[in-house]
Amino acid sequence: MKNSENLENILKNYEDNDKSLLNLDKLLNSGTLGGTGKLVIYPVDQGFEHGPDRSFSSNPDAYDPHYHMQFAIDAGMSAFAAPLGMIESGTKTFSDKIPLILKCNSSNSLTNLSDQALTGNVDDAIRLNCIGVGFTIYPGSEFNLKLIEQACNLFRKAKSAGLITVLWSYPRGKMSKKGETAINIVSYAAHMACLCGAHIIKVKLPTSYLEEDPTKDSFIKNNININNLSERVKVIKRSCFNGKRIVVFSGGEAKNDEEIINEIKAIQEGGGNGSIVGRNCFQRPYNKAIDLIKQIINIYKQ
Ligand code: FBP
Repeated sequence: MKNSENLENILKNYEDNDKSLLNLDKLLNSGTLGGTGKLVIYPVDQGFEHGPDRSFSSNPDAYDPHYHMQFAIDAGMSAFAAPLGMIESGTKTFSDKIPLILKCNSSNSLTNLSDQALTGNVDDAIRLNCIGVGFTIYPGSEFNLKLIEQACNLFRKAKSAGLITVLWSYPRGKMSKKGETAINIVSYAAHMACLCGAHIIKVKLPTSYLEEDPTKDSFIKNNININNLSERVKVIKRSCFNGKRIVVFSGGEAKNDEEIINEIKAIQEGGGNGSIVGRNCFQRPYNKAIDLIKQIINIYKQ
């Protein structure tokens, strides 16, 4: 199949307004993976989520927002996603060079609450020349219903303004720590993200663990294959409208090249659409990170 046909097939699965789809098309045609239907997005909201020193002190250049935007361009990434202040500090220099996604809510690790504060909106995204908005929900947390409503409200406005929508769907709260990445829970969270109307769904890579939950039995009764990572990626893609939504997987904590490359191969084999990789880039020296992203891109090109 030619790349252009592949892209057409992906876009055909969305039947909402044409202006958002133009931006989705723009995203899917940017960076080194442009035209392949695959994406590698660079998120830098960890300063908010985990704190600046935990995030950047192993590579102090990464305290500078321009470092990240230039990195995303040099690495051939598809887009750059970040909260308000970071986008504001680079949009004039970079918004015509790489698609920007405004992350519109954020959490922080100084609180124990599994909640997020609203930190951006559609007007900000337009003012800052972004192609889309990003949002996080925590399915299972005591605040999940409010977060879901906020996501839907933001997405409604974003789509009227012709922006694309990306939903980080991270189970948290009610289940055990192990349960946050259990396949039955991640599958549920990914499907909810589709139902919120996200164009792009972002989840963590699921483990083979089945959390004690009413969803567990259907995996056992129906013999759903969850034995290896690529099979689990297939399960997630299937729960996202039978493969009709773009699903990307997060990179997670910094790990060695071999570990991350094996994960990327499994995502590719399972039919995932790509990755959102933050810490595994900026917690490596610049050239090593460029090298890693190039290897990742080559796998997604295959
Ligand atoms: P990483 O590649 O650094 O894991 O980034 C992905 C991401 O979703 C970030 O956008 C976010 O800050 C972080 O993970 C949240 O991680 P956690 O939920 O583990 O705190």
